[in-house]
Amino acid sequence: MFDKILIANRGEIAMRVIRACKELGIPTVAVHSTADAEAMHVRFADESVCIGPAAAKDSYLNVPAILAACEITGADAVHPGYGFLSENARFAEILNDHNIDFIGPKAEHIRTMGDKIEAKRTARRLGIPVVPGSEGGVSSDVEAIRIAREIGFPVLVKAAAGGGGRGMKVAKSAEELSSALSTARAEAKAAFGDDAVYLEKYLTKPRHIEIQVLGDGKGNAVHLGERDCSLQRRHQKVWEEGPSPALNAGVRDKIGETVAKAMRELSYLGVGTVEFLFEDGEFYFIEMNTRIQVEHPVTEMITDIDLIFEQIRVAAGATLAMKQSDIEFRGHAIECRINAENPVSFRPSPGKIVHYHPAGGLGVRMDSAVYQGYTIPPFYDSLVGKLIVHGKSRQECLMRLKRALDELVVDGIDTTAPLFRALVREKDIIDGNYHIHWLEHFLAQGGMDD
Ligand code: MV4
Repeated sequence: MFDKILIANRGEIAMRVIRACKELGIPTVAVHSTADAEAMHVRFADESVCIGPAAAKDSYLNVPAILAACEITGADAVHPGYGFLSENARFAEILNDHNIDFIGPKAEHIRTMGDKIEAKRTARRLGIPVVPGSEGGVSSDVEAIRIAREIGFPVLVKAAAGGGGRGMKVAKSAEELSSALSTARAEAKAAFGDDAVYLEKYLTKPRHIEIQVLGDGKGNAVHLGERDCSLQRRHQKVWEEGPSPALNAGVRDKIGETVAKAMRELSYLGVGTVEFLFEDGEFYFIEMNTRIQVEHPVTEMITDIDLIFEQIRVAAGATLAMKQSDIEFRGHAIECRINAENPVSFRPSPGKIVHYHPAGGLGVRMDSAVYQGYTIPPFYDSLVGKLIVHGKSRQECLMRLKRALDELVVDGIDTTAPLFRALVREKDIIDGNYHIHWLEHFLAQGGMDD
């Protein structure tokens, strides 16, 4: 096992990793920017090192400073959390070159999945169902139009280096496709320095369902069920739940087993998420995330498996502690992302929390890194905390969520809590009847204006 883990992150995920390390008996090192000297992760870690100024590029993304912090403290492993350096294959390699373990997948797998064309090619080869479209990149308008006619319009042009919704263009006809291709190429070149694009059939009202996986890098891997992340605004997830209201056990086991088998074949190491669009009863692979995700607690609550604990164990070379048949799914969980944002305009609302009362009680978990009197700095993402609720059934979960939202107090700044108080009262949400565009329609129709 590791002697000391450095956490190259901040906020609630840094706290989450510290908690797992404490249970494993591993000392921790927090790193922080000058703006985060008063942050909770700095107080809860055994040691801390300031690695630079407020701007993330000078601190949480500053690889030489993080390496120096490992050297100074004797940390022999780095947990990257999510965001920042978590999907940077080069960072994983540099750490390994310095005899420091990266708590995450093999650099090779991070790199493959980072290129969306390579990721899709890999998924197809492994028998995972993919969205119909070009086999690889498209090199000419003529080729693109031929493929589009085969799969049928509308089609979507996506950037190989994109992901998370950046660099996508819809085309409803051959005429629109030519301009979509050149715009997408130009935007991809400017944003990522790579103008490779590919083509997919455009799915109009899918759900976004992702499968959690865990592997030991030695050919053992399991799936831990799905999360439905369809409720999002501008590619920012707002509410995630598991199991998906759209699936039954048969469908879940089939896609889960397909994904787990693929991960065994890859000898995938660590945690990961295989993302699908789900429409008319069919799954279509879109991307794979090679990191722990914000919404991982949903899976922890329904499987009773500590994903960070397992992530650290397998990174240290342990064999997977479980077989697929050991995994049981129990009840339902919903996560609400409480952001420091105005609940109507979604404008960031950093500042001082003058009064704080997290929700509690049976089935209620609040993962956050704020405290009363803490000032949320304006430099990073606006997550205040995640309210995660578990119940025996979806109905019990919703009942507890409504109660927990009434208990939660975050005064001094605006938060998105009022959005969730409205959502738990909406018929479509209560019925589990929503898709990836539902929330944007709800907001556009003034769902939050009354
Ligand atoms: C799509 C799609 C429809 N058809 N692909 C957006 C983010 C990126 N991960 C993939 N995305 C989409 N890909 C095809 N072939 C619609 C989206 C999409 C979306 C996907 C998941 C969650 C929210 C979304 C919001 C808008 C568009």
